[in-house]
Amino acid sequence: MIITCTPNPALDVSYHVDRLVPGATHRVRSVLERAGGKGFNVSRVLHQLGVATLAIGPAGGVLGDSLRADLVDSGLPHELLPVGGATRMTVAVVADDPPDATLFSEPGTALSEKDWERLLDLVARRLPGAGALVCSGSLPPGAPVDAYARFVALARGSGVPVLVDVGGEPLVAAARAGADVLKPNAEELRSATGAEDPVAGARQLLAAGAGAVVVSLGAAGMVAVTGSGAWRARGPRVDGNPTGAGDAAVAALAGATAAGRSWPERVAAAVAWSAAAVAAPGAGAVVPELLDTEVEVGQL
Ligand code: TA6
Repeated sequence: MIITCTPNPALDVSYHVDRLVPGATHRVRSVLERAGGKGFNVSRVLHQLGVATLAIGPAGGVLGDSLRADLVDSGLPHELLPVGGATRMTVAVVADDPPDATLFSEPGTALSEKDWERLLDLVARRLPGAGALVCSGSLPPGAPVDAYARFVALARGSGVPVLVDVGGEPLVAAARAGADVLKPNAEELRSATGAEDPVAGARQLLAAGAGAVVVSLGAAGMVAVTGSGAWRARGPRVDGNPTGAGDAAVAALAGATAAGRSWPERVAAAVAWSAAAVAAPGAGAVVPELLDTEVEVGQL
């Protein structure tokens, strides 16, 4: 069972248009609404592929109700913590020509100290026997910098490997708490460490206490740096909707970590699942036929 915790979930709304033109009025061809936020997307991908998962996060307000309804409809195992604030919305404008997606992400609603305690408690109760814990996505406004570090300490205390996908200071705090795997993108890593080179930035987080760092580099693939080596993985170019590609990579890393796979295997799976997500119409899904996409892995 892989548990995901998303402290700042969102109702994801995707608008499909022919072409995105700044300043123009767009006629929307189709609208897709899904329970989103990074950890929810990780759970969605795992659930699609038959991997046992439980998605945990706070929900409040009208959009919190829509989030809950979508989770029930899709059959995704979940536990939502009712909170007083309102769940946010993110809007992705998905264009065909050129194929791309533009994301508008609201800040979200603040959680009280009591909410954080209840969220930690909810996760703590589900941790025993879990294969991995994934903490994923931006933190809501006013969140303590060590918000994810607290979950890392909890998971380590239960002997459960923990993966964290976030940027900035919370990423550094998660490294200091000894997170097993961190998965920033290049910009999140730069904002956390100031390093331009992803391998140098990853090594800073290892020195701070992280077990491994996987940096997603968009079309250029991924770099994985651990105490025992560094690898670069790259797959074929796939056109489509990149929203949620990083979440599919985290799903692959969580599954492969829980299964004790080697690092070259883990990073190859992360690149392949990410490509399979780009080809899918919305975040939190993959095109299964692309999961075996050929990925080149080289030692650095
Ligand atoms: O990666 C895609 C996605 O998870 C969307 O589902 C959307 O809700 C957004 O990212 C949230 O990202 P954030 O970094 O703000 O938590």
